Amino acid sequence: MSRAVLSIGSNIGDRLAHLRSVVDALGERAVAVSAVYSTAPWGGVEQEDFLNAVVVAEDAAFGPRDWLRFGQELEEAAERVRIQRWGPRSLDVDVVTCVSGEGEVRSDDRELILPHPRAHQRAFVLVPWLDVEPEAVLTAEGRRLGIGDWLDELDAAEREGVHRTDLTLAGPKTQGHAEC
Ligand code: PH2
Ligand code: MG
Ligand code: MG
Repeated sequence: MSRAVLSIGSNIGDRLAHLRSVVDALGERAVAVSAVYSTAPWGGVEQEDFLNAVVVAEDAAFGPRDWLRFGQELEEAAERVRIQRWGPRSLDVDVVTCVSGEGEVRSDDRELILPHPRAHQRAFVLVPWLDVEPEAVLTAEGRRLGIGDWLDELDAAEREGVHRTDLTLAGPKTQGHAEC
């Protein structure tokens, strides 16, 4: 059994559809889904704004590597091409933290570092994560802080680049009147 916090983002193509593909693939395993945020690009590459969200997911049969593979398969399905580090992408699924039967998973594996080594620097992860797990704590740089405290440590400009939208990932896919 494991529970993962997934950060999802898109800034190419139908951004909302790309994010929804993750929630749809999770189905019942999505235990909490944040609001959708419009976010200024982080990391210094000039590019379009992203849509970002955070999903908490549980799967009785999954370990940490299964979440990584799950995300990679969805990235491939969104025809992701990796042009540039921290550059534009149709879909990015990052495993931020993972809790298994033995507690919080720590991994130094090059392919899957857990907790995610840069989550605490990214308002586009912390703000949506606060929506779904306000009590979450995150260890980074040898310090264990609540995610709201990590957010407070960021420059105001980082937080101000993250805007909540009215878009939703969970629930009905079409807005307006249902056809009967
Ligand atoms: N992802 C990146 C690089 N920069 N910036 C924002 N706002 N949102 C992202 O998801 C993002 C980014 C590479 O993973
Ligand atoms: Mg990423
Ligand atoms: Mg990634």
